[in-house]
Amino acid sequence: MANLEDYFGVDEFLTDEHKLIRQAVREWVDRRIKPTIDDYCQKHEFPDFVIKEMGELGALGPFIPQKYGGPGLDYISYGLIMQELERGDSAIRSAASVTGSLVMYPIYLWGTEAQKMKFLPQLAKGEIIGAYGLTEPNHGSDPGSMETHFEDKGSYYLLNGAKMWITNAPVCDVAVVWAKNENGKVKGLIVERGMDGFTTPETFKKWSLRASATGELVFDNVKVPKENLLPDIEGLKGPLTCLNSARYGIAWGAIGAAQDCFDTARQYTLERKQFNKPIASFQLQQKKLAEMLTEITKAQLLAWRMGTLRDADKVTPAQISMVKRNNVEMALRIARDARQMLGAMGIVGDYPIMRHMMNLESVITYEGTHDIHLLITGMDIVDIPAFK
Ligand code: TGC
Ligand code: FAD
Repeated sequence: MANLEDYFGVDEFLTDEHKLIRQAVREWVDRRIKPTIDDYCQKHEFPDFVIKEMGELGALGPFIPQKYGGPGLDYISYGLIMQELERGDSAIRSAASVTGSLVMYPIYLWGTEAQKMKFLPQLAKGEIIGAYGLTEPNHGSDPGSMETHFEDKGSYYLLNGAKMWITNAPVCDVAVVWAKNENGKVKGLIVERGMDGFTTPETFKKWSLRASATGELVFDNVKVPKENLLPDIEGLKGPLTCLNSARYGIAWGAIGAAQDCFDTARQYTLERKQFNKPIASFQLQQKKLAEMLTEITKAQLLAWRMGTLRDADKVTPAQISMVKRNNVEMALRIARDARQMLGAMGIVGDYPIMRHMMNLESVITYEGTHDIHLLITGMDIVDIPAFK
């Protein structure tokens, strides 16, 4: 029987360490996430126990060096971890993506030594939770037009504005917030819970990522100490560099969600009988399964190659955009097809498919929408930006 997990033998290019890491995260997801995640989604509740446990697994900032409390792994390992987390639920991968790529990564790249020592080890262990504020109520795809701003008041910065649709906001202890200074330059600030004027209202009534805590970051005359500014970065390339890392992780994560839908649909069609035969014996079901496996395999090859380029420090942001866009759309299509293959059973929480499908509607929108990534590829082809 063919290896349906790895149809083109990508495992041959992985080290023993990569495979051990993947196995450890998969076992944790099977034990801790799969049995409970449907309940959390139905209740629209974030399973906050995951943060500490992901810290113990080394899933929070896997690429952060040991000196700062991370495990110091390569980017293929990071990708495999994201894949396994999203096999459980996109919300779990989201919590890890935000912590590693969007909160720890900018502090690691552009923070002072004191900021790194203060925040990174605690974030890596899951002792504190991070959020990343770029999107605003009036500026999503166009973050360069952000209105959140701060003024230098001598002994502190005075921050005003609001960020919206922020993963982990309601539960965060710290937030990396992108805001403009008096000269209109984008800078990164570390805002801490407890600072006067900083609130994080939760966003309810989501039909997607229901096990993720999403909310706003509101700054009403927040006095941010000067030592909380990220000194070594200015301009939109700061937040966009973090997004490269998170988009990379999502491109891998989507494969996990797709594989979970594929496995579920295959098993169901082998067991479910209609017209006295397993429904897997009908050509139309096989066509769907065959197309799913083809698309998952293509996505795996793209992700693996993107990973080797990332580890060699050669991957371009446009290449990452292409893989994020391709792999998330692939996963969403597979989830939609898989849901139909289960008939009525496809809509209930006894199976993970509808949950993945709804989650992926967010994943195809956040970290740059599907169309924005298409335009990034378009710009790479003709060297003319079509965003504005
Ligand atoms: P543009 O003029 O093209 O660029 C401004 C400056 O940024 C540089 N740059 C990049 N640097 C690093 N990486 C990238 N990917 C970069 N793209 C551009 C560029 O070189 C320039 O630098 P400089 O030195 O010349 O100033 O910018 P633009 O205003 O035209 O916008 C371009 C566009 C639309 C591609 C970009 O803004 C974009 O990607 N929009 C999408 C926004 C987005 O992805 N938001 C995500 C928010 S975070 C989130 O969703 C978290 S969800 C997490 C979870 O729960 O998992
Ligand atoms: P808009 O930018 O208003 O776009 C609406 C539509 O217009 C889209 O289809 C888009 O493709 C299209 N469009 C926009 N501009 C163009 C153009 N130039 N050409 C063609 N079409 C265009 N943000 C954070 O900062 N931190 C987070 O942690 C975070 N977490 C999120 C969690 C969830 C569950 C969700 C749903 C979102 C999250 N986001 C976060 C926000 C996310 O990044 C934005 O939703 C996304 O970037 C799109 O912005 P928008 O929703 O304002 O849509």
